[in-house]
Amino acid sequence: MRYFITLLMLFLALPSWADSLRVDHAHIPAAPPTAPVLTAYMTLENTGENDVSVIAFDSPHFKRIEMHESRMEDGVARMRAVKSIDIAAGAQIALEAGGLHLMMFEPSAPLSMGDSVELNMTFANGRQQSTTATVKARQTQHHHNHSHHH
Ligand SMILES: [Cu+2]
Repeated sequence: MRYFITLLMLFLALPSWADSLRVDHAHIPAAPPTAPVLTAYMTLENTGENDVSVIAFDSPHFKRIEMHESRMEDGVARMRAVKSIDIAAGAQIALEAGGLHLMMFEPSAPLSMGDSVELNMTFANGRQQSTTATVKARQTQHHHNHSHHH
């Protein structure tokens, strides 16, 4: 009986798993060691039964992280900050070059290929989830130049 009560308390103490995201392929394209801004890409899949809104990302490795969306306007690639990334129940959203992405400002130290960085997501309901992004070789076919926008 005592064991049962302990187990019950443990369950009550756990956060609800109903709205969690499955994060895949979280990666940071490698950048020069002096780069003040890095990008991150990943796929977010909502495996729960509730819609999820990610309203913020943060990381112990960066001073601040913004969620951005790139789009073509009059033939010019522009990007703007978005307030949230909304993923309906069962849906999957890709953060990828030319679309949604994270911009991570002022790294506390240079990152090398293969390094992993902790990223924390905050949902609109206040819940948080953390994930890890790995530094990978930059893909050459999509050169996403951020220098004109900031
Ligand atoms: Cu951006």
